Amino acid sequence: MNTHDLQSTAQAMVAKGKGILAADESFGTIEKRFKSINIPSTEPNRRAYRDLLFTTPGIGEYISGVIMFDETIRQKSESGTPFPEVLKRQGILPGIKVDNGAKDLAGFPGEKITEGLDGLRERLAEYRKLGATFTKWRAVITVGKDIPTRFCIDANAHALARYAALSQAAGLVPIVEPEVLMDGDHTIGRCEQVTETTLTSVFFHLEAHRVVLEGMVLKPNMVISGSKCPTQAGVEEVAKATVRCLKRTVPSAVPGIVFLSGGQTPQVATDHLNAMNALGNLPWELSFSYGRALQDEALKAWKGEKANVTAGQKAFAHRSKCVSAARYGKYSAKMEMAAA
Ligand code: 5MM
Repeated sequence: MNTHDLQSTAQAMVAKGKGILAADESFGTIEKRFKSINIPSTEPNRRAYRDLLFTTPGIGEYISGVIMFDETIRQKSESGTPFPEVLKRQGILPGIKVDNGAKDLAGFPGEKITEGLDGLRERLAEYRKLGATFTKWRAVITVGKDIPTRFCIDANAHALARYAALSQAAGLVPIVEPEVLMDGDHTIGRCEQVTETTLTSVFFHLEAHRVVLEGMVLKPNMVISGSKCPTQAGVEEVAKATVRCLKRTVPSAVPGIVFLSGGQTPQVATDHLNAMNALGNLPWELSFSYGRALQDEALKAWKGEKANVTAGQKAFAHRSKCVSAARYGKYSAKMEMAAA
């Protein structure tokens, strides 16, 4: 493991004004996304859609890295260039999701455990050969009556740490993603409490596994109200609660934190990041690694038709520019109007 290389890759992933595109939807998830625009999830459609995103002109100004799915890292652009190479030419780091998904945690109804550690060492070596420079593993924590249990949190944190250590040993920067879901009617206070417990456990296990904190990136949820909570916290409250929670749990040795959007609309996810960066005095870079919040508008503009590729790329570039401005606390409603 070359710690220096890991560190410089991690820093490049959270470079000023840039963030990460999560385009690692597995087969089930991309099918759901395509259903929303009434197109089937076929290999040519998935390839065409990722091609649209990755070849968006000038997108490297706002996007530092892209997380791909196993199928995607092996696919080629319309021009015949492999996707990892297409990204490199845009100045973007190619990344890969390496978990095998969240499955039911036996004995713990309603809770999940992420699988994929068996054979991971070998898969990491292959992904590196295919051009990956970083990896991602997502753990899912569900909030509900009597859950999450301590056991579920610790089991997922342990798996995240095992993955992160293996990834660094393979020379790949791990994105560690413990997601406390926003599904449910819980309050923002409950989300903060669960997120704090989860992150404390994650960093305990990362350190126990000797993961180099300077050579990793954290991808957490924001601290927000459950999507069905009757009282929804405002932007300022979300920003303050999220930063407070992160300052209590994330060592400053970690170079950057890249949020998932978790079902927030593109504008709300942009607003929240903006408000956090506007607070200032942060020990890490606060950035984004959105899936839906970066892609939703592009997907709707594209509709699966070749004639709409430019419109899709325009929508993706617009959202990326807005979220990039939110990295400096400089996003405003005016930017949305300019696009309209
Ligand atoms: C893009 O979605 C990712 C993969 O999900 P599945 O393995 O379930 O198909 C997901 O891990 C994503 O990277 C994060 O949740 C961030 O995406 P959102 O949409 O929450 O910003």
